[in-house]
Parts: sequence; C-alpha cells; structure tokens
Amino acid sequence: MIHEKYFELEEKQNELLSKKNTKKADFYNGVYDRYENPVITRHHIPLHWRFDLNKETNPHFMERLGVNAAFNPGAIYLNEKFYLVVRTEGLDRKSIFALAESDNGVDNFRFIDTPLVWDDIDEKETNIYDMRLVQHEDGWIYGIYCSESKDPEAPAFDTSSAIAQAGLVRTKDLKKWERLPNIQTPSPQQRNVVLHPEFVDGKYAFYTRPQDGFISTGSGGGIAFALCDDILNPLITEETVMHEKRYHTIYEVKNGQGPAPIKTDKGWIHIAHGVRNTAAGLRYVLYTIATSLEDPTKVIATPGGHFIAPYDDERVGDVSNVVFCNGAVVNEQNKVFIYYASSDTRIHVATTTIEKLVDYTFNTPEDPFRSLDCAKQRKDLIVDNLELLKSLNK
Ligand code: M1P
Repeated sequence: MIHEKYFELEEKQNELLSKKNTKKADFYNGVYDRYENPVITRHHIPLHWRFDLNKETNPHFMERLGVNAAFNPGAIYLNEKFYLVVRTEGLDRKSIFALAESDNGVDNFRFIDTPLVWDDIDEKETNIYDMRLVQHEDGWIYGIYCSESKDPEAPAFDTSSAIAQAGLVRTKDLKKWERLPNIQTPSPQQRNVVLHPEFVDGKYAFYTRPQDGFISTGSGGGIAFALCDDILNPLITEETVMHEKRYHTIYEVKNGQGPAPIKTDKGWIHIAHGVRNTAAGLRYVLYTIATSLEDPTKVIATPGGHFIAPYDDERVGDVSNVVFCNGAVVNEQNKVFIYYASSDTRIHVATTTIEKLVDYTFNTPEDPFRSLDCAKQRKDLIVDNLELLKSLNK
C-alpha cells in the first residue's frame, strides 16, 4: 500500500514542476536574459527516486535515498524537445546522471525514465559528473564526462587524492547508452574534455584541459585542442593549448571548455569557464571566445571580462561563488539556451540569440590586461558618448 504522505508531497511537487518561469525583470545587460527561477533543483527529483513509497516497509515515509544537489547538466535539443543530462548528487556525494525533458527549455523540466546506466568497464571509477553531450556529424550522440578514481599513488593516510579522466559513452536515442573506453591523453589529469561536433582533417577533434593535479593545473592548464583517429579506441597523443590561463584575468588560475562550441557564420563560439583565486576561495565565471571556421585551433575573438557570473542568490550553495556551464543548445529560431549551474547546487537558464552572441563575442572590447589601459579604454567610450549626448542639446 502506498503511504498517504506520498500524495500530499506529490501535489506540492507538481506545483513546482508546472510553475511558469519568467524573465528576470530587474536584470538587463542586452546580451542575454536571466530567469526568475532555477530550471532544476534537487526538489525536482521524482519522489519515487528518493522515497520507498510502501507504507509497510517505510511507515514514517522517510527519504531513503536523498538527493543533495542537481547541477552541471549536459544539454541537447532533439526532436523539438530540450534534454538535460543532469548531475544529480546523492547524500552520499556520489553523482549520477539523470535525464530531464522540457518542451520549451525554460520551465516544466521533468525527470524521465530512470538514472542512466551503462556497462561498468572500469571498476576503479568512483564518481562520474559533468557530461558534455554532442550530436556528432558521424550520426552518434556522444557524452564525455569526468570519470574520477582514487589516486593509486597516494600514501595510505591520504584518502582524498583523486585522478580525473575522460569517460566516453554514446547513444542514438538518449535511452540506450554504449560505454566506450576512456579517452587517453598525455596529461595525468583530465577534466572538461569536449568533442568538437565535426570532423577536422577527417579525425575526431577534442577540447581538453591538461592538468597536473586534481584541482591545481600545475605546469598544465589552458583549453587545448587534440585530434584522434579512432573513437572506439580514443587515444590522443598531442594536446596543443589554444587558450591559456593568464595573470590577472578572470581565468588566472584555470579555465575549461564548456559545452561544444556553437557554429556561426563568423566562427565557432565557445562558452568556457574561468577561475580566479580570492580570499573567499575560487571564483568561477563564464566567458566566451571565438575560433576560426577554417582553423578551429585559432582564437579570433576574445571579449574581455566575464559573460555570466554568480548573481544574487546564485552566489551561495555547496561550493559558493561558482557558475559552471557544460550545456547549451540552439533551436530552429536561432535562440540560444545556456544551461548553467550556480554554486554546484542548482541549474538555471540564460537565453539569447545567435545574432546577439556573435555581436557580444566579436564586439566586446578585449581585456587590455593593465588598469591604466582599462581606464583609457573606458575614457574613450565616455568621450564618444558625451559627444553623442551633446548633440541632444543642439
Ligand atoms: O566546484 C566548481 C567546479 O569545479 C570543477 O571545475 P574544474 O574542472 O574547472 O576544476 C568541477 O569539479 C566542476 O564540476 C565544479 O562545478
């Protein structure tokens, strides 16, 4: 018999799931719109994924398998629907992937089926997270995620050192998933690995992030580009850094590719994350760059500063002062839906258009890298505007 509490909680949850999401009225930057509500939180996880509904085995209707957070989703737009592969983190800290679906991409996301599973080919793999979903021109949808395991070289007292590698899966329908071998690279640690949606010189192309430590980049760092002949035996022998971390920028400590780049007439637009250090810990923001259509390793636009940073309530969560994006989609109307998580806790959407994204990426002034040059840059803007404003009085 189903516990009566279930029906009470279900009614409340349905209210949340069917709530309309509207654009944030008090936010304007001309680049993108923010929305009032997160699109997915842990409260969106179906009750039957968390509670044993049976009154006999769960007389107090206790949450048996709670979920702590729902964040960092991969995204894909398929058959006129918006799908997110969400990183749902259990109370036990383990992340699992779960598929959520919406008709309009800004509200009414619902988790469907059951959490994703595939053949377990790596018994050392302990945690999995941050999937990038890519519809590749070879006809498959690929998912690359961080596959984390305990560092076998760590001394016995060290029970937290870990190794991050790039796990690889593929599917045609988001239901049946095939686990392929991990992507091997020369770097000891690998996160934020993303597949480029098209072949480059007849090969599979990847964005990687060579790194020495699990958290720190060490001698590595930067967004790198790499080619691989065989996706069934993914071996990368060379990573070429194409966009480096740099002193006194928003990506001073490290950076990483977000979702797969978006193709536009003017170039590939990348949404990446940049990390700087502060007295309050690491601050993660998003920024964009563009690369050449002819040569995807060539960066052709670098707007200065952040594109999206933690805003109001987004600043606080399990890992505060973080926004992270590994999913963005474009619909038939060239509307862009950027799914970003705040503070490793919940998921939001920002919407814009290809036209605005191109304008932002190519026409935002670059970071001059020195304060006095920044002052001159702003002074030029002000002087030009004052001239225009003067004409109002003529
Ligand atoms: O906690 C912030 C983010 O930290 C990591 O990002 P990066 O790979 O750049 O170090 C990831 O673990 C990410 O999931 C997390 O949101």
